[in-house]
Amino acid sequence: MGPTPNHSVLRGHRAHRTRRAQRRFAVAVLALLCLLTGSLPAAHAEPAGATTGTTGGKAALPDVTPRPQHMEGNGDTLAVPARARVLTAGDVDRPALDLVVSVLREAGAADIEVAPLPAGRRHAGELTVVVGGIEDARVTRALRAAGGRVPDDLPAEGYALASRAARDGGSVVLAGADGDGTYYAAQTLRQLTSGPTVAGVSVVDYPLMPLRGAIEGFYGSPWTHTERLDQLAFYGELKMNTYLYAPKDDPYHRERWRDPYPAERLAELGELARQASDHHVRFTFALSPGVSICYSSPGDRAALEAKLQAVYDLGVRSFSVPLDDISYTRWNCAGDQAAYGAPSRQSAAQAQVDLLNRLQRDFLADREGTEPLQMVPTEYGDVTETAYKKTIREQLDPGIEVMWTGTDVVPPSITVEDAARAAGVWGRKVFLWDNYPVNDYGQAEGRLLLAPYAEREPGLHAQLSGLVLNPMNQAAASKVALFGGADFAWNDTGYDPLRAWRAAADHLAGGDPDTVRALLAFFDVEHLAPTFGTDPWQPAAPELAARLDRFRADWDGGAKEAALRGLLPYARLLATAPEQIRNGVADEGFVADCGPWLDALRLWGTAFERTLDALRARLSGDDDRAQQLFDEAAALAERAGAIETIPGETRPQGPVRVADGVLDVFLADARALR
Ligand code: LOG
Repeated sequence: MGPTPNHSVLRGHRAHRTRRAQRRFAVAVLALLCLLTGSLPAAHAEPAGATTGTTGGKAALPDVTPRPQHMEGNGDTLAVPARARVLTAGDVDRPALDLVVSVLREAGAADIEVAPLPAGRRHAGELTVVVGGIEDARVTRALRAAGGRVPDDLPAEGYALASRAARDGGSVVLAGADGDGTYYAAQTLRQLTSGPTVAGVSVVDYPLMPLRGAIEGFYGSPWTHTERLDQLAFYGELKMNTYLYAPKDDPYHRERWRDPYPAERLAELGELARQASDHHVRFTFALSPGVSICYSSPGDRAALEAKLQAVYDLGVRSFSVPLDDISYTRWNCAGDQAAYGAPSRQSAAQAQVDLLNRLQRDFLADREGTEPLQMVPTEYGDVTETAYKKTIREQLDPGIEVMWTGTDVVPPSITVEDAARAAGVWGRKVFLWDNYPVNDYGQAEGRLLLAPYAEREPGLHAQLSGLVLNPMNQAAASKVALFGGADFAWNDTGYDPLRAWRAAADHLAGGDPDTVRALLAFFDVEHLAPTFGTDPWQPAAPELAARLDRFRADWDGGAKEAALRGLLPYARLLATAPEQIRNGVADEGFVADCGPWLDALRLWGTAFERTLDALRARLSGDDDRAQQLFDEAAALAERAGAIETIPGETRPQGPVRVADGVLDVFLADARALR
């Protein structure tokens, strides 16, 4: 795969902020009305479905993503009063505390006092929020008093939370197993809050996988600095705790790995590391020397360490050396031939093991606070036993993390058994590098991959050391899949792909139902997920395809008018979804990423409407009008088909695809329907 030039997109500025503020206000007013009349706001009205636990009081449980391990109702919804006291027990995690305060402020608490426990005199009608570690007896007492459950043993990053309404003000208690857990409790509180209310719940929650997140590991235009900052904040919201910096086309990461980063790039990396830690994300810096390294050269080893040292000095403590997509049947220097013999799988593994073990032993082990080294083996996408894997299994320092992409580069599914076999051949639990929703390969040309994160078997947490998704060049559009990945990595045994998919739409839409509907229709026409072979692992436009099948059955059964009536609203939805999304989604990056696809969908959707109008004209005997409408539809479809991906932004570049193989086929066939 050849490199494509870097290119940053110009983001359009819209009146989103105002619209968002207006919507927030409307939601708040609605929620308050609902509270007064005893009913529930729309966002909370749907049954919690797959959510664990029972509903308490009158309130259905809100949707929290990732889905908590245990959540149950704890009486009525709390109304957030104007005055709140946030009481801290011990040294409370700063980002967690800041988030709690901002959530309360957003919910309408104008007067917020932050004070350490023990508390002074309580004012009538105020809300009390206790934040601290679960090991603190004052916190567990408060938790019990608020109707919460105190778990016997709370895993790392876990938390317990209780929120309870009371006649004279209410109380919320956030108890973390550690700083991460406290931060995650605050993230859950954010999602329990809707307008001026907080759902009354009791939660005990913790992740099933220790590492959860994303690897910027694709070919083509790397993410911009702004996109990365935005992603890191998003990961924190979704309780993802890891980001690997490994963009193939950052020359300093791979092609020119020996060259030091220019000062301004280094400053950006430092800023990313800070942003990551502010959001409880581990920033892992990856360096890929495999394209040109001379394993036996002390000079090259020193260059590698110097490059890592510069990033260590920025505060980064986690490192990876990916050795994917390199040749291991030839050496890069004569010295390696002398040191390791003729090129072979075995000798390549030997050279890699020497390099990595030395790096772990002589570089990382000596430095304060470092995480174990991570690596990507050259054979990353299978579980077949080879001399390469045997050497790594037997000789690579057992503390070094090994990444694996499944039973293929882009696997159609990943089972627990696959992962168990991978653990067997690599001699340790593997760290899953999941190549979804990445779209940098030929089969993904012109595609946005917006299907749900799916076909990963519940129970994988027991066989993996972690899970990161490799996203698209389009950072913000990748959030759809990342939502699911975050949910799965936290709680794979309770994972429901469609629930996470809808939650992603809800998040992007800020809860606005029309925008959610438009987004889900858009996701559906960008649903196809290819593999490296000819068969996609997720089908094209399943919702649209099902509706077209129903139409055909009705039409063929003679109910032609009814068939048209049934389908027309969906055609209209597709035609208008782009405008709805542009107006209703506050995430400007998402709208910019999706631009060409939204343009194309508007045309395809209008062509769809014209086609149905043409069929109606034909039914009423007006063949001339039908012909004219069919021609209009064809012209629109042709224009849609000519829209290309944003030059330089994505790789490979090409005409954008919208429900291809489904909608285009229907429009062509419709001309023959009588
Ligand atoms: C690359 C990756 C690329 C992906 C999909 C790994 C470990 N490496 O085939 O950078 O984004 O496939 O094209 C890869 O997956 N190699």
